[in-house]
Amino acid sequence: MAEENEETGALTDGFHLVIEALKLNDINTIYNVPGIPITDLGRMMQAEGMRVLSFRHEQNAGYAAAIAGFLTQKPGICLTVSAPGFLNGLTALAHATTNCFPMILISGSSEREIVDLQQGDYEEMDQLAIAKPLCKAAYRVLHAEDIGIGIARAIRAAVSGRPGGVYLDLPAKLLGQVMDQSAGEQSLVKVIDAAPRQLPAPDSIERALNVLKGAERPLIILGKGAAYAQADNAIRALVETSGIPYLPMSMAKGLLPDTHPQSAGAARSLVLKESDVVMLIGARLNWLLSHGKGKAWGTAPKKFVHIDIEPREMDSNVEIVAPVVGDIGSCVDALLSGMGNDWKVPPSTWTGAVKEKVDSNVARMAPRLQNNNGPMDYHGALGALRTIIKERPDAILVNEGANTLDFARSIIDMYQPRKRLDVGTWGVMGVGMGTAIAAAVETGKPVLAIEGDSAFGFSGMEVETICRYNLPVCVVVFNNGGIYRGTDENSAGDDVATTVFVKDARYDKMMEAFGGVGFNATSPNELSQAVNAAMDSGKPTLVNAVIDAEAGTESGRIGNLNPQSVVAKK
Ligand code: ADP
Ligand code: TZD
Ligand code: MG
Repeated sequence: MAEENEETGALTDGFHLVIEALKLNDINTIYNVPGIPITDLGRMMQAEGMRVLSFRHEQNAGYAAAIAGFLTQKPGICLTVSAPGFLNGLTALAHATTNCFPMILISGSSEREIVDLQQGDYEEMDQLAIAKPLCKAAYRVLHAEDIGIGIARAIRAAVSGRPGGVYLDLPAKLLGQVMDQSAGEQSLVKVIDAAPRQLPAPDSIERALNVLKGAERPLIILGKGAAYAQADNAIRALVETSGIPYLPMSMAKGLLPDTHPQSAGAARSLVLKESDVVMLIGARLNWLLSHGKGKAWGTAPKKFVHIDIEPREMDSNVEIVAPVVGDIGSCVDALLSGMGNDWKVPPSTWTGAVKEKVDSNVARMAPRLQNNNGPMDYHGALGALRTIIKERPDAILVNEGANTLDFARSIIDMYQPRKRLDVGTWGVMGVGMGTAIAAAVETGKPVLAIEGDSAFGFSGMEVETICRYNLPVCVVVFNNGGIYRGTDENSAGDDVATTVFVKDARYDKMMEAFGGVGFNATSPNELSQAVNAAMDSGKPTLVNAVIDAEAGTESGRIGNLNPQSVVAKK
């Protein structure tokens, strides 16, 4: 594509160098919203055979890039315009960093000379400075000959060690900069071994095995880092050889099937309280695990073994008696070979008690999942969807909301790794459509997105994107008419309560507006029929699932985190 120039021979420019640098590193999918100065970059990427998916809002393109990183171990790329587009993408970049997903936000930017003197350029903003505290690394490229190095640094920073978000600032001027084509080609860098294995120290493995050997009531907790690591067979072998019950965190569900005899998913309270040794694999002791202490963890003294690639994660909340620092694949392999053939499984008093609790909780739940009430409650509706995932275990489940999230997480069994994608560490509403789109694009598998009506609203316009690319995505909106419940009342004035939406809304018509299929489902049977039809056809579908406005509770399962006013409760 380079222009001919009589004196210097072939030329290239910033646009083409960016494209070639990405392609050289096997990055072929871009999630973007066009505009000055990156419209042509997107066009040229498409012309050069890259897949460029345009969204209606950068935040959703960003969430798509973030989850693409989680699914593929390659940085997902979000491409935006300057200032407002950049800021719209930044929430997703921070989300990716918080969740340890590799992602690169590439934003065009205005003229450095004008921005730095604050002279009011078009979409002026010092984007590099703003991005820095919100991501793992931030770089700006000023010269075309540095594009290769800039992109190589961004890739390496995103995927090596603990993965995270990287910001790459590309000023408008850079894209138009011209240089000699062969010098340009030579300036490109193919990143070798972008995420090198990090072997654990042998003595850390020995220490961990000794702690595990001394356990009477051991527990393994698998986090989304374990799902990210793609060491599925080794992790399964470790769990099965050790004989230790395991608890999957939300996005680690399916790493081993939730129906596995060692799964303690349905006995969470029991195993957190009663265990004496806990081995964390790619899971942090943050709020989602009550920081490893307090009521949820009971009074029995506990020892923690912690496997993570990030050394500073050790002792972050409680003392870790056996830190194992390295990549999960290598650490799990080393533990397995250290266990040898004479490994003693935990006492059956412990594994039996866990199994008994799991079985009784599962049995107690079962009849509630079979009700065919209309309007639906969460159990009836999710019971129907649970069966669909059981019959279609390779479908990807996307999930957000409050009650819609918490009930779906506990009710729907997952059978394969990396099939459950949700709100992550921050519990962000709005990840739904970007996540569903990237899941379909990156894997080619059918996607079922189970969305609270509030959660869906944050990214609902992307149903047009789903229709435009004709993606096999079935969105089910759990329509209870509000946030947590649709029944709140305002005790003063005419406005409706702060948590309440328009009654009897028909979200299915949004999908129909763009040529997709809409259904209105008022019972679990109708829901089941509609979703099965969608999954069979692969057509973009939205099912408006009418949920009893009274069925939910405040903040789902985390109502305890709400501060309480002691002064007045109206
Ligand atoms: P969850 O929310 O599921 O408990 P977290 O996001 O809290 O999971 O924890 C994921 C952890 O996994 C992070 O501490 C991260 O450093 C770690 N991690 C990610 N990838 C790897 C890997 N390949 N090897 C080791 N640790 C990893
Ligand atoms: N904004 C963002 C970006 N993330 C958030 N988590 C919230 C606001 C607060 N929030 C929750 O934590 S859950 C939720 C909000 C607004 C919506 C819950 O309502 P829903 O689900 O309709 O999605 P249910 O089934 O009605 O509980
Ligand atoms: Mg709702």
